[in-house]
Amino acid sequence: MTTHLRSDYTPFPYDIPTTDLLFDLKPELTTVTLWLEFERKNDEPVPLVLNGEHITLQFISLNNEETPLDPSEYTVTDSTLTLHNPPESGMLHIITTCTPNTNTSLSGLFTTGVHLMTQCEAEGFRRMAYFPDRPDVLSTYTVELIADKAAFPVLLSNGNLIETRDLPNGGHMVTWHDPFPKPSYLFAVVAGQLACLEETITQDGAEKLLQVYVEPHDLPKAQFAMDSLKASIRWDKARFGLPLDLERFMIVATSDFNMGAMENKGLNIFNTKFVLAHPETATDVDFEGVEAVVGHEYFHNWTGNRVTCQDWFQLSLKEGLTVYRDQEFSSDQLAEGLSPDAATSARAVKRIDDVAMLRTAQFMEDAGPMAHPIRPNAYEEINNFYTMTVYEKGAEVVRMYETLLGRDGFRRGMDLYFKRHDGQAVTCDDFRAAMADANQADLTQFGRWYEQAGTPTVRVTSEFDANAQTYTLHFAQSNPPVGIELKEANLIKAPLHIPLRVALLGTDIDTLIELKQANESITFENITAEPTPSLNRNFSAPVSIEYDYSDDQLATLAATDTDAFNRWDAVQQIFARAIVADMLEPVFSHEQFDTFRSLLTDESLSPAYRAQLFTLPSFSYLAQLVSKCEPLDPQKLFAARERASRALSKQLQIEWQSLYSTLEPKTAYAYNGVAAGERALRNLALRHISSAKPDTTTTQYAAADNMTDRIAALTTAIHEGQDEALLNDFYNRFEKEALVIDKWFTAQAANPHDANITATLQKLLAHPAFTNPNPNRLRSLVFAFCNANPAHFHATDGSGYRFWAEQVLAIDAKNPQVASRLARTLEQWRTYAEPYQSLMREALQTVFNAPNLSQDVREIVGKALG
Ligand code: B3K
Ligand code: ZN
Repeated sequence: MTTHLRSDYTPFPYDIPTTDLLFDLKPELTTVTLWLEFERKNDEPVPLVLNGEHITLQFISLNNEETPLDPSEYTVTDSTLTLHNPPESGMLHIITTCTPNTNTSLSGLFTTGVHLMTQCEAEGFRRMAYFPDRPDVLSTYTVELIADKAAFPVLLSNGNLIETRDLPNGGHMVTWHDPFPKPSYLFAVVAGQLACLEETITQDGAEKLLQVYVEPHDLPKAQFAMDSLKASIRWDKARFGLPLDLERFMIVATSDFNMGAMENKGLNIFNTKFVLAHPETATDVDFEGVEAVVGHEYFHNWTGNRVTCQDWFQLSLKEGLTVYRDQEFSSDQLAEGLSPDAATSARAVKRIDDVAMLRTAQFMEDAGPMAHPIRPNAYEEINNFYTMTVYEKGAEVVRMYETLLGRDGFRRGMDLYFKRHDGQAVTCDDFRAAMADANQADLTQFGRWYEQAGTPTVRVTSEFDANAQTYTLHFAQSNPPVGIELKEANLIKAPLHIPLRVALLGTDIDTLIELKQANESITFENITAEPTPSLNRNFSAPVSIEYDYSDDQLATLAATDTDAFNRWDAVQQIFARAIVADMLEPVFSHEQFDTFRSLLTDESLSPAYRAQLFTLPSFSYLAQLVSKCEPLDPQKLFAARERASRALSKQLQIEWQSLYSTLEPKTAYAYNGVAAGERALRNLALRHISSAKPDTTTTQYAAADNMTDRIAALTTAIHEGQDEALLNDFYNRFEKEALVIDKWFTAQAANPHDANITATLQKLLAHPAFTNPNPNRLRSLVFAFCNANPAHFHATDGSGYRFWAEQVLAIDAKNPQVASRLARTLEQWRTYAEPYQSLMREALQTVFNAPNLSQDVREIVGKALG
């Protein structure tokens, strides 16, 4: 196994000005003809090494000669084609074949239903043609596609459509040209029988064609994606001055996709989950996801495509920045048209969602064996580094520039970044330099955020001097080595530059403190009474704050903090404390219930926000808190969380019931933030009243005019152990809707109260809808059980872990990328108590010892055990 090191970077010795490709597309055997123009960069002769995997060389010649190259002039291995003595410049002509219909990895060219599609990032292009498959080789592509017209009436590639013509014998040929030089990872081809929703827009006086391609029967579900695309285009122009640079922009949906979507230049390919949205089949969360992912991929057109990455270690350059951009877009969309106060609250709701995810999943990653800086220094398999750290922590690092430099300063940095680097492949340091130079700011120390793994802790203590009327805050930051850093001898992790927004409740102090030292203090004057500090407001830095709040102080924050994020966080801390402090008997005091009651019924707080306030911290988040103090007993923790939830049901029953009726929808379903918030709170109320009023779920299920309410009712009902009738009804209603059937699988696989879960799993695995499961279906059942059903996954007999091992291996044989995602489930094994810990290690060992393990899974399991 090879470890790739960031420090090994060297530029590719050749330029590839143009790349011409001819695809003769057939599912069983596709022939790819490549004309590669090369120009050596330096005087010294150097071999030309191209990447290529799982392809068969049919022909190779130089400068379009008919006679093939003599085999002594080149060497082919499993992963390369090397030309030993190429001329200084020339044209390489290579013909290869590949077999899309046996490609189950969904990387490269693969069949999906009756269609053919590609996925090239990170290293899929090399599965179609020999090529310098690395992000810093930019080339201008012209692509000709030939296929049977009846089987593949739609033929798409990047850029602009140049020509379409019919061929004899029922074939046709389409030519595409992408005027923007790009790396191979942004290349795409689609051939299929797809229906298209299209609209035109005018931007800066030029007309642009927008298209969304889906299966014909899905056409009625494509409008929301189109609307999201139009909104994204408007937003990027308004917020960052960035236009759509092509004559047309296409989105194509496929049900067989390893991740969410892919930003191929002008031809985004999407998982159907992030394109299709219709009230009857998609929940509010699905709608939100479509909007965010359509935005994300569109925004990549500038942050990723026009300016791309020098090497894959710089992945966060495009991903962190683009996540930050999509978060801002979603936040603006939620705030649109609301009063200033309501807009602030809507933005807070989005911020809370994003941070809750970061603190749950990214903090966990950052404390485990896969911990890495947002710009990693080493990897075995790059696909394993499309992580929460690179994406979500990366976005927080970008957000900190905005916090430090201000909205306008950040924009100046972005403008300079594009001015300097448009059309280039650059590094995270180039981005930081643009931010610094545009603002005459010193961001040298800030660069450490790119170097250090781990979640920094800021320990805060306070001193109030009543006589001197001073209040002092002491800050101590620390970030001990984690993950791979543990192996580095003499590693010194110097202090970070941390922007911390702090207010003192009870005073008018609200300020941004820039921490730069390991220890520092700040003293506030004229403080007459001891204030309650509100720290890291709006989560201004991705750190873990430790301050010993008294119960009273938490209650003050919960009741009065004007920072909606910290107010939410205070309530979460109250819950977490009760659950973690005494796992046998979590209790809330009368005062705490009074606080809860007044928050739950406070009409000045939006329903969306109240739903977030009363969503208990997730099992995984609590698990992190517990494992800081003791080995984790998942059964004990799960039971404690359940007890806390039941206490909220019981003590606030009247309030839940009254909310449930007052929030009854008065108008037909529409997706918007306000309506979605009302549904979220009402469906939370439903869960809290369902055991007292079991009929409510069945009534809501039957009456629902939308998927949000229907699936909430179904999930609540089956978790309450109600009969199978609803499940059957749901299946029959939506049998033809793959994404809805995914929800049906999840509802059952994640059911914590199914006493016969093993039997249920077996039944679901054998279900006809589970034959040849695609990644979405695997996620709906296998991942849902392993990652979202802690009560059963952590069965004390180890059956959950054995199931995990079987599934990792079975999936790995077909699709290593998906398998290695699942493999990550057990990486926290060392934090567990016995017998869990030993049983997990055994399961990991089983996987590690299996023959023919992919490099993807081997890296994950190896690091976990290592
Ligand atoms: N850039 C792609 C992710 C590619 C993942 C490759 N394993 C989607 C995105 O982040 O927009
Ligand atoms: Zn992305």
